[in-house]
Amino acid sequence: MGRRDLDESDFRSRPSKRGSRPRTKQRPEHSDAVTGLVTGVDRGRYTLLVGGAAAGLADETVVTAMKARELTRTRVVVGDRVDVVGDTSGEEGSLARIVRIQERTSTLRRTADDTDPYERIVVANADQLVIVTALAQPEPRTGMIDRCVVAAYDAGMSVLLCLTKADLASPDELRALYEPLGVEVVVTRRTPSDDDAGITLVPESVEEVRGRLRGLVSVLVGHSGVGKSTLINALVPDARRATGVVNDVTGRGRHTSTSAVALRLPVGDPGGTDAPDSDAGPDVDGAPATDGAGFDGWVIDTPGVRSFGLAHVEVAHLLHAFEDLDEVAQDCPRGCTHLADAPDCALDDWIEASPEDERPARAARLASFRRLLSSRTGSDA
Ligand SMILES: Nc1nc2c(ncn2[C@@H]2O[C@H](COP(=O)(O)OP(=O)(O)OP(=O)(O)O)[C@@H](O)[C@H]2O)c(=O)[nH]1
Ligand SMILES: [Mg+2]
Repeated sequence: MGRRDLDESDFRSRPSKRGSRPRTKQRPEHSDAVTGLVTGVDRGRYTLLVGGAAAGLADETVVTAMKARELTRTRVVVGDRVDVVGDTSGEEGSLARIVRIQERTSTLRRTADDTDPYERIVVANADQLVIVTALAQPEPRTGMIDRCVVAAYDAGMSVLLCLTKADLASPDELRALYEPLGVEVVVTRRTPSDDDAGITLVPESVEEVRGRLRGLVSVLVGHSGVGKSTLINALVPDARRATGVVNDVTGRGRHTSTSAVALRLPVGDPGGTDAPDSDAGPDVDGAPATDGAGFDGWVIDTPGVRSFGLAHVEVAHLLHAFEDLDEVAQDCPRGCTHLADAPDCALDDWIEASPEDERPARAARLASFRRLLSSRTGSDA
């Protein structure tokens, strides 16, 4: 909404020592707070989207905010819905104050590595984790993919594996590896044209990705240089995310993107060729990310990571993501690790007792689950 009068609570300073009463009594209830969506974080400054169709308001404002003192120790991340007070005019130089974080529907976490249990929250409230993996430059690493799958399942998010740079190598092998897990796979590639202004992705491949993102809040993760920002730029024409080249010798990216940013996903052109057309796409009824203005979902670009530590993940959580195995594992001995060397693991009996025609599929699924399970403790990222 537009500018509103500020009241004294917006500028309340620290109570003076002399007349100090308990601070909690003085603190305003912030009943005048409005809801904002955190779309970017940069060195203590938060970019928020306030109002708009999602909040039932006509106007939508981009607001810069900082955290109120009482949130000093609380992490606010991209995707968070927050209560904000103060100057929410969005005018240049204005600064609002975040006073509360609303309950999160999901929290994607990672640890720096498995021995360092310091948790980082990557994003909040995302529905889907898009694991972006280049088929070459840099070389794909299944350890990294497995770890991301585990992190997503742990957070209660669905998974999409996006294999990029199919112009350089075939996706077949990786596709076969992830099929038994029920992981959906999409493949993108660049067009052969040489253009100094940057590469162009094959439009059909981009539209296939868009189709899987529709109506959802999706977060792209992966090593540096796999093409996350390139894909975001293809999906969101005015995103203007910087992209970087991959080092020819090491095959590593340059960590071009340095902070996470959430962008609205245009519905796209069903023809699959060009920029979004405002009301062309179908609306998803009731989906929170649909605002009826030519957007249908959110995509979040994140900085490339070297690894995806899983020190925070519990085995039980991982097992919950595999309903069939979870049920069978109820019969395991107490403290069973469910790993291949676990004595009397009920999952092995389940394979043994399978009907002949189901055995290969079950065995593949169990092998995949165990691979994920050991990736939790392994160090191959
Ligand atoms: N050949 C080929 N190159 C691609 C493709 N997609 C992206 N690239 C190139 O890969 C390089 C890295 O792309 P970025 O989009 O910056 O990668 P990123 O994942 O955002 O990297 P960080 O921000 O560092 O995490 C750029 O030189 C892109 O042009 C593709 O499909 N094929
Ligand atoms: Mg990037």
